[in-house]
Amino acid sequence: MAYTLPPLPYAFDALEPYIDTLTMELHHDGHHAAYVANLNKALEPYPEFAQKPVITLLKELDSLPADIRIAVRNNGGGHFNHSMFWLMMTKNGGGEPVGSLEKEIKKQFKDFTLFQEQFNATAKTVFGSGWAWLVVDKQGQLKIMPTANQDSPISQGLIPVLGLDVWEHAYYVKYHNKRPDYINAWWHVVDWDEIEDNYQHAIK
Ligand code: MN3
Repeated sequence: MAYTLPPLPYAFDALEPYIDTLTMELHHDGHHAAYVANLNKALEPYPEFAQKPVITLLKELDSLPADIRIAVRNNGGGHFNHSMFWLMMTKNGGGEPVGSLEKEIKKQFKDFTLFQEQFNATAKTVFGSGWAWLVVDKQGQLKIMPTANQDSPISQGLIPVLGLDVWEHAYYVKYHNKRPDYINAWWHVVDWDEIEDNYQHAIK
């Protein structure tokens, strides 16, 4: 088996009360596990591709055999996005950006509150299932953007720094149809040290 489900780096209840235990359990052991299983299944006839890191597959979607391209886009994207997402959150997270990202956010968005408003607006207006992202673009600039389904910014040549899963499976158990409440709660668990690490890697 080429791809494996990474263990959640904290207990299912670690992000309470902002993200509830049942959601974390279903999201990691159910949804993320299914993306991994479906990715492995799709790549079974193509061992030469199954050896590649998932990030490489997502960067080179067009080079994949046509019959597995959509499965890799959806399930490889799901695996990659969620693997990042768990690490972007932590118990006792929240607050504001640190280090060089703090400076760059101030430079490009004026202040953290304005950045947050823009990110929230993007997250709220994703129609159906998708993600809101802070990415570094090809010019090294920060950019807020949505993606649909499990599409990863990686496939557009962009490097994700911060991402928020706004699929209903990420919040419906606790927040029902109130996606904005979930978005507001999620800021309390963002691991800004991890996001700064992501930013450092992105601008290298
Ligand atoms: Mn999800």
